[in-house]
Amino acid sequence: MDIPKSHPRYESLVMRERIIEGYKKGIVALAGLIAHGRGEAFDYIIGEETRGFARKAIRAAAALMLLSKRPVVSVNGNTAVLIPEYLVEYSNLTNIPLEVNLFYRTREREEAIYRFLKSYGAKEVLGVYDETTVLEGLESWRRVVSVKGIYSADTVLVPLEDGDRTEALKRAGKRVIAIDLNPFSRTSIAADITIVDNITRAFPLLIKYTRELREEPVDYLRDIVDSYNNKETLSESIAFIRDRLTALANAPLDFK
Ligand code: PTJ
Repeated sequence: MDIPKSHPRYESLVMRERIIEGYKKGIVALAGLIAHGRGEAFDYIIGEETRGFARKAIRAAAALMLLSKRPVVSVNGNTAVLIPEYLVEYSNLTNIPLEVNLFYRTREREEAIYRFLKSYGAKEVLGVYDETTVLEGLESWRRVVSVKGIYSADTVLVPLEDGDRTEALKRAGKRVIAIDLNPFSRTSIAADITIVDNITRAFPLLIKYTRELREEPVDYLRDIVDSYNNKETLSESIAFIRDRLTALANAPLDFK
């Protein structure tokens, strides 16, 4: 579908189109369309902008990924089609592998996502053709993980996630960074760093902060991670929603 650039909701419509096309190509799960809609609703509520609480979390995430010995980025269907160019740019910049890890797992979808990421120039995509094993304490298909990737990782970045795995990853002693527009989700609560923002805005910013921070000494990065408090950041995001809704309720016609 051709979306005119002048359309007031251009960005949002382009993203919808990516999800729909991704579904038709066998990359996005049917439930991924529903998940996207939930994300859109939360994005509407925060005003479709990256807020201060998200910037703080993205900077801490950039620092933690740089400090980690074996970090990995987990990729599902929605993430693959929404931000393939940024996933690949980040992975190639940092040499951090991408790992395909699906909730609605089928061999066809895994291979389609692998090919899709490769077509964008990804160097290392795990979880499809390399050795896999099982992550204990998880019932869903997400328990099947790459030996080289999530299984032996110390930090896992999980953009757009369902709740169970974050808790299982935590039990396995890993640090988890989540990107989730819903600050009330189990993922958001269980993660060490929760970025309450749209992955389409958060990832470019993660790349920008990574470029800046990788020039800095290790102690500087440690300070950023040690002084970060996820509970506080989540509280800030919820307070922001409360205050924004109160302001809108008092002056609905000023809505922008
Ligand atoms: O590709 P698969 O098989 O691994 O399946 C992926 C989905 C997303 C279908 C699966 O993980 C799922 O069902 O997830 P949930 O439980 O619907 O959770 C998705 C979360 O992501 C929700 O809290 C949404 O608010 C949030 N979300 C959706 N779109 C975005 C988002 N967060 C950030 N950026 C988005 N663009």
